[in-house]
Amino acid sequence: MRFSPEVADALGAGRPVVALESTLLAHGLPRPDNRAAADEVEAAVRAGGAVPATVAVLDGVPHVGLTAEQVDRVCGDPDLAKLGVRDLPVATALGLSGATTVSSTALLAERAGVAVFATGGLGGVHRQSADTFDESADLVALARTTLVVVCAGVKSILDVPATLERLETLSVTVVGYRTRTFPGFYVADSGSAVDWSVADPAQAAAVFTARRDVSPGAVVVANPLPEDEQLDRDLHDRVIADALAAADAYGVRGKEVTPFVLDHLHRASEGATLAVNVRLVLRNAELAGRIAAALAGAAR
Ligand code: PSU
Ligand code: MN
Repeated sequence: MRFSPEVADALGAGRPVVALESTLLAHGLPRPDNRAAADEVEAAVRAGGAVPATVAVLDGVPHVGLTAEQVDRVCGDPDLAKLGVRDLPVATALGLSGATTVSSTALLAERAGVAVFATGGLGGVHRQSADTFDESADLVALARTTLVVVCAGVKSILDVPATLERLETLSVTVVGYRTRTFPGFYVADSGSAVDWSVADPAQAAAVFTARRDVSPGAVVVANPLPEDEQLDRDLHDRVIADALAAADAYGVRGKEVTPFVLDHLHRASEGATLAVNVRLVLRNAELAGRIAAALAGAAR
């Protein structure tokens, strides 16, 4: 594993660090917009008071914290692999490069000693999963990795109630950030409830500290978009139905499903889903920065 100098310094000094995944850049956002978004997300972590550590595997080496040239590579290479936990050993053994998902970023972040992680939306149980068995490896990974994940819920292309049931089975702690309704990624309210909420970054940090004492596993902090920043509801429902039908018609399977559907949404909504996706990632990154700062303060 290789650290950027800034991340290595911050970790050594006990200063707050936030891990960022690279699949959302390489496979979730279109080129070239993803490159600007990468910088904005890192800036949002800094605005929250922490050092950003974008994670990716380059030429077989897991990197925690990337240089500008390395971010160029992640955002510019159309053939970059998408690496979940099961793909990591192949990439490292064979010297390959790839972007890391929530599952593999969480694993690498935990190993690196980074306790807070920001993303857009978690992977989860896909609609039709009873036929396809398609459930993201993110869920099982979060049961095994001990860190805070800040997200806007799970991607609303998924079966949200089923995903929440699986998170319960897996004993992943889920708290809403200032809400008891589970956010719906592009929209503020998924229609499902959460049992608990935290009022500020210090409470989120306290829940995480307590979680560490109980058992391994993640604390998901679900941070909704404000209603006036969410995607128009009708547009949301229409384009998602359309994208899922297209994925089905083209026979898209496995790890291609999520990138295909997100890309379809960005086109079908003429960029509206893209703008909302970037906005929610930025909000999550800033909140993650604040939670990391609260954790570092409490440890002092
Ligand atoms: N959040 C976003 N955009 C994304 C993702 C998350 O706003 O593209 C990515 C994450 O990397 C997540 C992955 O781990 O989608 C889930 O993919 P799958 O459904 O194949 O497990
Ligand atoms: Mn899948």
